[in-house]
This record gives sequence, structure tokens and C-alpha cells, in this order.
Amino acid sequence: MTDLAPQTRTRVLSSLRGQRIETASWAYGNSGTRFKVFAQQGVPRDPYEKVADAATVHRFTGVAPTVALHIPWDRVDDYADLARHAAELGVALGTINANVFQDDDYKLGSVTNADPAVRRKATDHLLECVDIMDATGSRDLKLWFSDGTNYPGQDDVRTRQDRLAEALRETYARLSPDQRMLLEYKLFEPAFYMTDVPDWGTAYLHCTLLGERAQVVIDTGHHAPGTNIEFIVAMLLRAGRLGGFDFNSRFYADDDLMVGAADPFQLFRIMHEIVLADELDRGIAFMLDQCHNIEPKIPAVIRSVMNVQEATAKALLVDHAALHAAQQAGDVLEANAALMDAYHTDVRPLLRELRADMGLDPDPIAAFRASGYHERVRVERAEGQAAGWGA
Ligand code: LRH
Ligand code: MN
Repeated sequence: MTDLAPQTRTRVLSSLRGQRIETASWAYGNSGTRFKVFAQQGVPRDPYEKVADAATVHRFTGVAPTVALHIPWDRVDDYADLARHAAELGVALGTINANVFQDDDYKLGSVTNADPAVRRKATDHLLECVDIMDATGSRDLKLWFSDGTNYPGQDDVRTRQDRLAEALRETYARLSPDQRMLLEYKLFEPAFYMTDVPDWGTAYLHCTLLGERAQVVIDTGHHAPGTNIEFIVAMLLRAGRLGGFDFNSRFYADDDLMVGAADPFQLFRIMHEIVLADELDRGIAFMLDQCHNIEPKIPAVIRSVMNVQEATAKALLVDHAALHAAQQAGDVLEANAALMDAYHTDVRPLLRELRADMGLDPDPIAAFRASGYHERVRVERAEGQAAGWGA
């Protein structure tokens, strides 16, 4: 990209070099739909092997130094030892995800259940996840609740919110000053009438009642079709409550496809709001939350990291001065053009240059394929039970 002004090139390359994208341990395991889980060869069998795959993604991309864990899918006897294993491989353990959506007791809800014993059990799991954060050194506890109802009248909406608030309050009080609670919302599924945390407004309200370190997570697959997600990004940034993203993409519902695969323009518009607010490296957790049901998993995660890099590079190329001037002048077409010019810029040569500068192969996927890593783990991991969602 020879036509970039030198200071623009320097600014964009340094921002991209400092980008941090967290991958998900469960993306390396087998996953599928209610119809079928297509097992793949070479899939990790335990959290140690999942961390090794995450470290491989970081080795070839240079910008994915942490991996999120999901409890109990990633339960181990010694979390400090797992953290040591990660450090030896050049990565660190990231966000701890609680799981109160796979236990028979949670059929009618976990922290919102009418039965106080079930609520106690669910809240104790959230507290256990904070204990794990203390052992792994993780900053963030991410909470997604599948809680909801399938039929009108099944349960009382406000009473369930009171129960949810109580569990969040007790868990928030357990956090230490350098730890955060990230509350994730989702419109529907597995509940099909009402979800107790269905949208950003509900998540935001609960966070404001808890404290500064309670922040909202935007999972890009959790909205009604047609939702303007970048508007939600702007609103939560303005309120200082945007804690992070679960990046993925979808054509219909919570498809958990590779981020940027279904709607690269939407990902660009989201990263434009982040760059415009100068919030690229100020603590927002940029996480991938995907399932690679039919495609090879590690190359899919590498491709996803590259998609986020490309959207970010394009957002960093928006001429903010021209955009602002056109907006002030009410010049609709010029303002839109300021974004579209950046979006239509082929940033792949710049990213190849960045990787070369970072001592990496400009083509991470080709480099991974040439590394023989997959062939090696396919043999090493032939025995034993491959990891999965255990649903
Ligand atoms: C729920 C969700 C949540 C996770 C799970 C793996 O759909 O997005 O973030 O806990 O996927
Ligand atoms: Mn998610």
C-alpha cells in the first residue's frame, strides 16, 4: 500500500501490532448442532491440548496471546499448573466462562429458578469460577444465562429478575478489585418465549446496579435479524459499560460462524466505532466465540483472527477529519464515502507487511499448513476421548 502517508502507516501498523484477540478453548473441540456433531481427527482431548492449539494460533498470528476457558468443560485439578503450561507455550489463560446451562437441575432456570436450592447451586458455581480466576490470574468472569421460559405464564418475569439480581450481587461482591464481571445477553435459544437477559438494555441495567466492574458483553450472534449492533457498541462505549465482544457471524440465528464470514461490513462498522472512540487497546476484551462444526478448527480460528485484523485495519484507515467535516457540513454522501473508501481498501498487503515486521509468515494459514502441526497432533491424539461440549 504505497499510497499511505508515512505517519498513517506508522499509526496503523503500531495499532495493529498491539491488537489482542482472545480465542475460545471450546472452538478447538468437537461441536455441532442438535442434528449432528461431526467429530474431527486431531481434536484436543483435554484443556492442556486446547491451550496448545490456542498457542499455535498465536504462534502464526502474533495477536492471540490469551485463551478463554469454560467451566466445567476445562476443569483441571491444578489451574496454576495449566497457567504454567500456557506460559511455557507463550500464551496466558483468559476469561473464565461459567456454565449453568447443562445441568438437569437448571431445566426451569439456574439463578432464576423458583427453587432456592437450585439457585444456591448455580450461584455456588459462579463463585467457584471466581476461585478459578484467582488461580489462573484471569481478569474477567463472563456470565451467560440460558435462563428463560417457553410459554407465557410459565413463570413471573419480575420475580425472576429479582432472583438474577441477587445472584449477580453475591458474585460481584466476591470479585477482587482487579477482576471484572462481563454479563452477556442473548435474544433467544434455548428459551423460546422469554430469555431473562435478552438484550443489551437488560444487561446494562443489571450492570449499573452492581458497580463499575460489571460490564456488558456483545455476542454478535445474539441479536434479532437487522439489529444495528454498532449502535449498541456506541451506546455502551458512551456509558462506559462495554466490557467485551464474543465475535462470530451468522446468516440467521446464533450460527457461531467465523467472525466476518457472513457480514464483513458489519464487523468493519463495529470496529469503526471502537477506533473512533480510541478504545482499541483500553481493556475491552475482543474474544472469539465460535464453533467450527465442519471446517478444520485451527485454520478457521486463524482465519477469524485475520478477519478481525482486516476489519480493524480498514477502520484505522477511515479519515476521521474528512468524516467529521462532512458530517458537520451535512454532506451525507461525502460522510458515507469517508467510511466506504476505507472499507473498500485492500489492507491485506499491509497486514502481510505487519506479519513480516513481526517475524511471522505473511500467510499464517499457509504457514500453519506447512508446519505439519495438524498431522503431528492427529497421530498423538488418536487415542482417547476428543473434547466437546458434552451436551
Ligand atoms: C451462548 C454463548 C455463550 C457461551 C456459549 C459457548 O450462546 O454465546 O457465550 O458460554 O455460547
Ligand atoms: Mn457468546
